[in-house]
Amino acid sequence: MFEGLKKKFSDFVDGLSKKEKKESELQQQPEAEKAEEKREESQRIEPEEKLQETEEEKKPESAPHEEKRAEPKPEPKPKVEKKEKQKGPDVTLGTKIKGVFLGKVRISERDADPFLEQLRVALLETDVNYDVAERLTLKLHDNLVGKEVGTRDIQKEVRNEIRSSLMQTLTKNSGVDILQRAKEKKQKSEGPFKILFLGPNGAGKTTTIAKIAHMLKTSGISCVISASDTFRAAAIEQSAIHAKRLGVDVIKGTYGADPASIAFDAVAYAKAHGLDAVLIDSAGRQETNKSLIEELKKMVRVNKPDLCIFIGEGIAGNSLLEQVKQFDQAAKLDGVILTKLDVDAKGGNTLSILSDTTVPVLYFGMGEKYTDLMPYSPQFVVDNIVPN
Ligand SMILES: Nc1nc2c(ncn2[C@@H]2O[C@H](COP(=O)(O)OP(=O)(O)OP(=O)(O)O)[C@@H](O)[C@H]2O)c(=O)[nH]1
Ligand SMILES: [Mg+2]
Repeated sequence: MFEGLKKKFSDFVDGLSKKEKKESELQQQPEAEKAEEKREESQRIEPEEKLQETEEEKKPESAPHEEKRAEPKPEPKPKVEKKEKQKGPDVTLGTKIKGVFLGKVRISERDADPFLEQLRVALLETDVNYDVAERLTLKLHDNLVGKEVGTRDIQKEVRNEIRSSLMQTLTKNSGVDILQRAKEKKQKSEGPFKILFLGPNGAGKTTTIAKIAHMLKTSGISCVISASDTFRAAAIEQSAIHAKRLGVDVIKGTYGADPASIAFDAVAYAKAHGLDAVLIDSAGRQETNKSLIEELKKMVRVNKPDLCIFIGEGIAGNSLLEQVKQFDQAAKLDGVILTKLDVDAKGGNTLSILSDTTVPVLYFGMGEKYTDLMPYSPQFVVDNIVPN
């Protein structure tokens, strides 16, 4: 889960830390060179003339045949070359820096910017919307640049900074507790708790309704499913099969019938039978289809649901944010349930929704079983993306 984001953030932290390591090694390099110089110098105790003298001393005095050879004199050693290198301005500067920040690293703009740029690209690649990626990296820039951290703690510090920035985004929109709200309404005997589920085609609306029905039933909240997708072939039967398996009631109409009226009947049925909740299905629709969006508005007008919940695919990529915005405009959303996070969801669009809308994320769909519904937890998301 969130593997895409997790990998990108971990690459980012590792990259920054490796760079700091490399730079601190570079700062240490002049010292090492100095030591090497000293070592070489100590081996050069004898002046060159003396060395040559010694060579000559070694030569036997009577060796005319050798003299005749007239060997060329060895070139003088280029002694000064290394000393010049040692005196370069970089060495002095490096040593100074090392002295000042011994054991500490101040994250500079020069350090952070290339990595933040990489991070921005990484966020885009993991389905985070452009503006959101921009905001997140700017925030990290402000929090990281100028920060002084121990060289040993750099990974931890950067990690913590990213974690806290993510946490701020992930906790921005506070959500409703479906079960709690249903229980409250039941206690007040205010009639059935009505939830309308809406969203694009195939996102997992009907399956999620079944999961919610299971959750409510096991918590003592009785419910009826309104099979209000009268458009897609076999949609009514699909709701009926889930209802039968779960042991809950279902209200069906005929294909082509007005979905708002089926939901109306389901609410009347719940009232008549003292049921606590009505879960209203709807046909999948694209946010760009005006007439279907109008139909949705009618469902809301007629049935006045307590909650309108958008069901979206975690794997839908960047388009998910726009879908949430459009559906929110049509039917003021109370929450989002993201499905199929067990498949290959990169996870970035969760950040986008929370950052760019006021709609909270309520649950994650984690599979096809009725129990595969996980309450949204910002801590869980952060731990998955940037492990401690
Ligand atoms: N892996 C996985 N599959 C899911 C999840 N939720 C739903 N599905 C599957 O996604 C497919 C579509 O699910 P539906 O519940 O029919 O989706 P829908 O939004 O009602 O579809 P339409 O009514 O056609 O718009 C089914 O095969 C489900 O089993 C989930 O969290 N994980
Ligand atoms: Mg459906």
